[in-house]
Amino acid sequence: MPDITIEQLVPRRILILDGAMGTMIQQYDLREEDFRGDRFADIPGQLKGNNDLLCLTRPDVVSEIHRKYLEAGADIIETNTFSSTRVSMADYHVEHLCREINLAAARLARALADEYTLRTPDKPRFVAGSVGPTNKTCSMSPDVNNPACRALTFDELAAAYREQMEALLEGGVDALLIETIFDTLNAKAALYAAEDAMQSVGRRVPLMLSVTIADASGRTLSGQTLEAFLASVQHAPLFSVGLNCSFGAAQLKPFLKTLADNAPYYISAYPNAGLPNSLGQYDQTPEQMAAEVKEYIDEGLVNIIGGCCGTTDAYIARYAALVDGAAPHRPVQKPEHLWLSGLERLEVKPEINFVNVGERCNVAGSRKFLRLIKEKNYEEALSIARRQVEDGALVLDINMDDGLLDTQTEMTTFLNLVASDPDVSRVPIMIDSSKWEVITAGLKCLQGKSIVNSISLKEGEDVFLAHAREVRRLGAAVVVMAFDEKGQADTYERKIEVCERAYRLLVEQAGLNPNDIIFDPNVLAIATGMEEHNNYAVDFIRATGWIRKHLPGAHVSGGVSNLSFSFRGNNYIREAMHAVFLYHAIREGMDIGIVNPATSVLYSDIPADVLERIEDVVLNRRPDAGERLIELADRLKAGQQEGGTDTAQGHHDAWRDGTVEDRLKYALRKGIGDYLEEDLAEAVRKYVHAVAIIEGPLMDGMNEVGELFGAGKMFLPQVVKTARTMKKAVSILQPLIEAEKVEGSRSAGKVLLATVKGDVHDIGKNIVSVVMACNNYEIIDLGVMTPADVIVRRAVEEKVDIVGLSGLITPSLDEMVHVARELQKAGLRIPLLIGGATTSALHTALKIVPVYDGPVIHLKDASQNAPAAARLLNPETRDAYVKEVYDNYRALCERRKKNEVPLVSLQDAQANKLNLFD
Ligand code: THG
Repeated sequence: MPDITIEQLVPRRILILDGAMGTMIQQYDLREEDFRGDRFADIPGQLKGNNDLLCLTRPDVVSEIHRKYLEAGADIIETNTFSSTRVSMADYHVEHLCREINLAAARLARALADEYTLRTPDKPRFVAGSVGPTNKTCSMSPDVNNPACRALTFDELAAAYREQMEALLEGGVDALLIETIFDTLNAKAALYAAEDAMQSVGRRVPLMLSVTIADASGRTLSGQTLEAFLASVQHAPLFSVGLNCSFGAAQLKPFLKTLADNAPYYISAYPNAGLPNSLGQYDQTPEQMAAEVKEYIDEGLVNIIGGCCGTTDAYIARYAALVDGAAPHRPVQKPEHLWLSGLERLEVKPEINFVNVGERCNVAGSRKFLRLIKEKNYEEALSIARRQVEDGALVLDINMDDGLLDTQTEMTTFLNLVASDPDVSRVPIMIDSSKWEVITAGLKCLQGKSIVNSISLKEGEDVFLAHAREVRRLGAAVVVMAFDEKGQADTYERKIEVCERAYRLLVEQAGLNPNDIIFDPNVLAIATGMEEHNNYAVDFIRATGWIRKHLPGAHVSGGVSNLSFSFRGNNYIREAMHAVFLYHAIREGMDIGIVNPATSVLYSDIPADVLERIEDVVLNRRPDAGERLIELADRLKAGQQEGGTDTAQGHHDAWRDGTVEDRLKYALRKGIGDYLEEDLAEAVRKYVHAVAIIEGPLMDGMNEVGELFGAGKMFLPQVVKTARTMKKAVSILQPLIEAEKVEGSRSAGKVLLATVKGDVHDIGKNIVSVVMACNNYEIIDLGVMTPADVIVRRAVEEKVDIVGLSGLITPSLDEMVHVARELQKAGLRIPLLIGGATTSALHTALKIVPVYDGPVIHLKDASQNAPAAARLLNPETRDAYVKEVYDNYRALCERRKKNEVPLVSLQDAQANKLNLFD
């Protein structure tokens, strides 16, 4: 190993990371036998494509690739272990080999790096252990019908990562590079596992993170902005963060700049060789890429630079001249404020003054929320959350503590649902429970940086510190209640004594960032008639001032509605009390509060006589203050409006005024299901045929979504939400469509639909499925990640008339060619429909048509499928239609030959560049 560490070297010069492993492996044209070797002859299924397995079966190839990169000048080479976790290897039935692959991969790379370090001691070489995102996500549902469903839990993923990382560390890597991050919860599981792995192996290495941006919105696939991502991983002792894959260097630059401006770490970047063309290839030349990368260097954005999809040693060889003598990026200062995040970041800066945490998603604090959860009416429960965000809540408190509920399950279900609604999950979450298991279960559902509510010294220092350390490892801020072994702190002296003690323990022993500590000095009910309660608000306010002055960085919060429990039933007085309390507490530095965000009472609007009586109570200015307020409350009560604030009552949305088409389109675009019943009923009267509504305004809405997504104005979780709304609309119309069908009408044909292996996207396919079903086709939907053999088998078994393949990501193009070959081998000649964001007529014509003798039809959008199928299945139109399409293909190929068709099309530029399998 080199004498000098990466940490010592990186401030001195820009380091070169190697290029893609996948692109290099492709050049060897390896066959199934190469991947399999003798040893794995009996493993079922295909092993070709399992690049990591080559560490065992063709180590010579892997070594040679490392050598080429070292020759090209790489300071850091990555192990060939991107997919070497149990989670990903299960696809190939070789999950039992993970440890062995990682060990072998690390040793291979180590040996070569050491060889080159010996040769050029002034240029030491390092090994980064490559840790990919796996092929599953912890924060999104694989099932459109059940947004709370998860294919993988945090604990399962962390265990898989730990196994991989232990082997990498034992094999001698110099750093762990958690890369191609598309879901921050997956990355948090990796960071959690890295800590365990480094502990158990007894060796610490720098941790490097690299995010991939999913689309033009500049967010991750799971919907976070880069700023939100940084807040989520802020707890880990990171060495570097960066971007990889996503786009070419030029398109990545603005996002890299955001990262460099916000991340207090070294910055890495390893873009693709440009954007993929319509054949899914990356065809920028090394010169072109180097010119773009040079801008990163000239602008001081990077410390580590390499290449992703499409790059080879020829690209990396260009870098040495670029970095020679160039100034490395200087990391920005660590943030001085509390950072929280949902899909977006919330910076609790002094200018913000006050963060209101919505209190209504609390089974103990809202009768309505409790009822909805008991009835398992999650959709409406979620709308309480949405309403609070609309009312301006910057954070949402969620509490499921009720004796009759399975608290932990309810918390997990609800948080998973929250994650599925981007209008809600935009904001950070405060997990409110008195049960520790519920809090940790909750944290493992959230990709953002959340707040734990709460921990305290109630059970002594050991438990307190253990909880605090776990909060830190899971990356959350924490509310600390002013409670200790003696009980609740109810006087000024007790409050500050407990908070000071807790602060010292948290900062000095548990290693918490002081900005992540939020004290709650207990808001207790006043004007209860008990004299000893009269000074509670004053004690809270004074303690707030003391904490802000003496415990630097720490925040102060409280459950404001507790204050007015004795005025239940008189909302006006309650809200006025809260306004007065907050006015005084905020002046002393209270900067967070759990409140009803819908409150409309402002301190300045309270009439003078009412204000005086309320301030008498809150500030404990006279012994009879409580009685005088009760008397006033009784007087006011008669005229006051009563009722909860959980409903949308009285709330008017302007979009409801549009035409029925506009309303349907708006509802789809925003993913609002609440008015579908009434709007569709109106549309049915107007359109007569239910199918016409789907093919008209609903499809228009979906197309608009597609355009917004392409332009980066929507991000994936929003699109998923609209797809659910579409589904709901269709299910409302379904009975009508059934009824409209001619009695005993025959099926128009049997269609098998599948998203191909390696691809998890199914929104487009689901729409095709709906539209075709509406046109009387019988649909067999095999879902996502469907292997070729399954498609062939089912097509034969079910005797289908048509097979439709869908794919969104670039590698799906190759997979579709593979499926077509398998269909051909099986003797099938039925029509094959091709669709999805990265597919194109050109790719279909050049790559799929030649391997399949049945008709292969590329379709641009979901609406084209039913008419195409009709023409294909009618013997009278079929031949003419296929000829028309193939004539088009031929013309396209001719023009391509003459270079009249550019390979990089706008569609490609918009399409999802996520390549999970490089
Ligand atoms: N500190 C911390 N967390 C907390 C509290 C705190 N979490 C819970 C609670 N206290 C804050 N949340 C609420 C929520 C609702 C009400 C009070 C506090 C409330 N609800 C109405 C009532 O009970 O009258 C219910 C009305 C209805 O059913 O709609 O007042 O102090 N860290």
